[in-house]
Amino acid sequence: MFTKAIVRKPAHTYANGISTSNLGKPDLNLVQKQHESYCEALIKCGLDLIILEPDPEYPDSCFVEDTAIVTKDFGIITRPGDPRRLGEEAEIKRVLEPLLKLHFIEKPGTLDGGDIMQADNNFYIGLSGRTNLSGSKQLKNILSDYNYDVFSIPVCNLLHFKTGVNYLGDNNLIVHEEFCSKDDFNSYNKIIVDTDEEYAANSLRINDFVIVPKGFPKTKSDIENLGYKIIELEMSEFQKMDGGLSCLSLRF
Ligand code: CIR
Repeated sequence: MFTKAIVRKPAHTYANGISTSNLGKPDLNLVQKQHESYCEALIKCGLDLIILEPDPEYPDSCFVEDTAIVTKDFGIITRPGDPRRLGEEAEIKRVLEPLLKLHFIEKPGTLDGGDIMQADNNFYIGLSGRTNLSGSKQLKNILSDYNYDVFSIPVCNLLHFKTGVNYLGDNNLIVHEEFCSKDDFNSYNKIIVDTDEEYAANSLRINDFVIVPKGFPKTKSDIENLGYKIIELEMSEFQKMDGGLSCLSLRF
C-alpha cells in the first residue's frame, strides 16, 4: 500500500527538455493541466502528495522518478545518466532526507529510476543508455543488503526499462514485445501490449487502481479484465518528451 508521492510541477522551460519523439513541441498550458490531472489521480488513489515547485534550470525535472528509488524503509538517490539531468537529484535528496534512510549512487555509476522495477521481493535493473554497469552494481549491493533479489536486464530499443515493462502486482506484468520472450519473466502472468499500443506498457498500479494513458483501448480492457479499477489520463504532452505515467512521481 502506497501512502505518499513526490511530484514536481513542469517548468516553463519544459519544451527544452530531452526528446527523441517526433510528436512536436509540447503545449505549456496543456502540460500544466495534464500534470494537475495526474496529481488529482494520485490523490484519488489515496496518496498524500509532496508537490515540488518547478525548476526552470532542469526542463526534465518533472520526471522525478529518475532521481530516486524509494521503498517504505529506505531511498536511493540516483546519478541521472544524461548529463543534462545531473543535479535534479539534489532537491529530491533534500525532501527525502528527513523521511527515509538514504543511500547514493556514486561516480562513475549512472542510473535512472525509470530503469528500476520492483516486483514484490524482486528488483529488475534495466541496463540502458542511462544506467551503466557501475550504477547497476552499486544498486545491486544496496538492495542485496536489504535481502531483495536483484536481476539486470539489457534494454536495447527503449529509453528506459519501464518504458516497456511494469509490474501491476498480483503476479501480473505488463510487457512490451522487446521483453515478452525474456526467460526472466516466465513466472509472471504477462499482458503483452500490441505494437500500436506500446506507450501503454507504462501503466501504473497504485493501491486499488491502475492508471492507464488515454487512447489505448486494447491494453485498457486487458487490464480491466484482470479486475482492476482504471483511471485514464491524457498524457500527450508528456509523451512528446518521452515521459510516461510512472516517470512523474515517486511513490512510497
Ligand atoms: C528524458 O529523456 O530524460 C526525459 N525527457 C524523459 C524521462 C522519462 N522518464 C522515465 O521514463 N522514467
